Amino acid sequence: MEMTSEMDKAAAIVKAARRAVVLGHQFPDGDAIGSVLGLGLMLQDAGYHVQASWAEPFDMPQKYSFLPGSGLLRRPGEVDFSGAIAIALDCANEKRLEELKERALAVPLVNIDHHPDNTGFGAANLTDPLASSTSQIVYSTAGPFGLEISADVATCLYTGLVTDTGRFQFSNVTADTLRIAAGLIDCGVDPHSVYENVYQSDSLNYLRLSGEVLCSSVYEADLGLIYGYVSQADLESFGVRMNETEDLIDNLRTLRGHHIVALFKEQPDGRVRVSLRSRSDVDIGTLARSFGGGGHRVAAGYTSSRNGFGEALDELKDKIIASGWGPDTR
Ligand SMILES: [Mn+2]
Repeated sequence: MEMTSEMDKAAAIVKAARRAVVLGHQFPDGDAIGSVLGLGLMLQDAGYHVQASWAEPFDMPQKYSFLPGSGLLRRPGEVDFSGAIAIALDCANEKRLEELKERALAVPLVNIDHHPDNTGFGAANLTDPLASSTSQIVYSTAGPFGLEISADVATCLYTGLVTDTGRFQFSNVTADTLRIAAGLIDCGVDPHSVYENVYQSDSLNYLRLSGEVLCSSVYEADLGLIYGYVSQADLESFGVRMNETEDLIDNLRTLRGHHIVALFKEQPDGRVRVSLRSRSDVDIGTLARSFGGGGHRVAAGYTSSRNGFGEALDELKDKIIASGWGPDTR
C-alpha cells in the first residue's frame, strides 16, 4: 500500500543513477552483508558503478567471506559519493551509518530495512517490519528496479534470509519467506554450501570460548533470564575476534523454560554491549530502545551507559523488574 508509491519513488531514484553506494550498518550481520552484496551485484550486473561499505571497524566476519561481491567493498574512508546515489540496507536509522552518514545523506538516499523502529531517513523508504529480513525486501525490488537475480546475487540474499530467520525457524518466517527462499534456489543457490560456510566454519578457539561462556552462564528462574559474559580478556586468552561472537548468544537460547537471553560483551573501550533475545511473549525491542538501543521484538541490543558487567547486569534486571514482566505474571 504505502510501500507501492515508495517503491515507485525508489525505482525512479535508482533508474536515474549510474553510480550507487550500497551501505550496511556497523558490525554487519548476515542480513546486512547479504543484502549489501546482493543488491550491489545486481546493480553491477546492470552496468552501474557500485561501491559497498559499512562503518569501521571494517571487518568481514570470516563465515561470510565466501560470499561473492567482495570486489565491491571499500573502506568507509575510500568511498567516493560523487555523482552517486546511496542505498542504506538493514539500518534502522541513519546513525547506524556512523562516519558514512553525512556523505550518504548528502546524495539521493534509498532506505531499505525491516526494523520496526526504522525512522524513514531516506528520500524513498522501502521499510517493511513484517519482512523476515532486509534481503527479502531486496528480492522484491529486482522487478521494479529492472534488475536480474544471478546465482551470485541469490546466494547473498539467501544467506541474509537464512541468518535473519534462524535457518527459517524464528517467528518472522511466513509462507512468503519460504516462497522467496525457493525462488532464490531456483536462481541457483546451493543451500548446503551456504550452510557449510555459515554454520560449519567456527574456529576451535571459538568453540572453546563458547564452552567457557556456557559454563559460566547464570539462570535466574524468577526472571526467566539466562545470561552470559564475554570480556576482552576472554577474547584475548581464547584467541577469538569479537566479530566471531555474533551467534554465541544462540547457544544460551536452547535452555528449557527461559524467556529472555542476555549476552554482555565488553568492548575495547570498556563499555558493555548487551545483546538480547526473547521468546515471543517478551518484547525486548522496546526494552532495548529504553536503553537507547534498538532491534526487533525478539532480537535486539544496546550499549549500556554503566561501566562493567555487574553494573550493566543490575541495570538490565532493574528494568525487567520495573516493566512488571516475569514468568509469574504471564
Ligand atoms: Mn536484518
